[in-house]
Amino acid sequence: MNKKGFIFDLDGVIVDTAKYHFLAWQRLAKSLDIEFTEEENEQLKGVSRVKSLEKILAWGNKSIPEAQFTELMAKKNEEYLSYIADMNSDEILPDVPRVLNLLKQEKQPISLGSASKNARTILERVNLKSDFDAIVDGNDVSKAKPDPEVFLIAAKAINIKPEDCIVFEDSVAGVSAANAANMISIGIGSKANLGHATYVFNDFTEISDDFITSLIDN
Ligand code: B16
Ligand code: MG
Repeated sequence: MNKKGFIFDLDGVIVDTAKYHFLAWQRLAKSLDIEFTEEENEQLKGVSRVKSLEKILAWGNKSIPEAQFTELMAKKNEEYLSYIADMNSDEILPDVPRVLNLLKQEKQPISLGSASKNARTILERVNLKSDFDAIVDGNDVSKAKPDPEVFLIAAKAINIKPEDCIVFEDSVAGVSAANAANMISIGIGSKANLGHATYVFNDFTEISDDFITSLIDN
């Protein structure tokens, strides 16, 4: 039986935690008198916590002392954690369980490749942790997407060569990271944003069982 490695990003692929990141960043930006819109939030998708705060400060033309930077990051995360504490499996995005179940039925190794340091907590909240053979997140990497590091570690963790891996990603940087890792990239979102992916679907409801089976067989 053919074995491929299936690597899932978390935010925007399995769950929509972007809305919680947005609320927490927005409050932080407000406290600094920086305007922060949903369009700007789009640009933070797949971007690490440190890099996100750096971007927000740059947009607001603000520079702050290192101690305040650290304090703000902690505050943002505290607020974000308060939102995800209330999450449950109702927040899993449509048809993600169908695809995960098919992959398990086909005995395909499944890995997580997320920039979030809270990935394990979120997977626990939505009751999906045991569906993953390996979890690689923001705590395991030193280089952020678009660097391929997170996906290369995720592939190694399930013992599959990078060229035999398929990555599901919703962010521009994440698709670039998957491409740089020499993996098949499946963009979840709009073609306008993710045109550099090998395939693009609006969401998992558009991904058929036959398509998944063809990825396994080819
Ligand atoms: P945390 P992903 C990313 O998750 C989010 O898209 C991004 O908005 C967030 O800043 C980053 O995780 C870090 O998250 O603050 O929880 O460590 O899309 O890579 O699963
Ligand atoms: Mg994402």
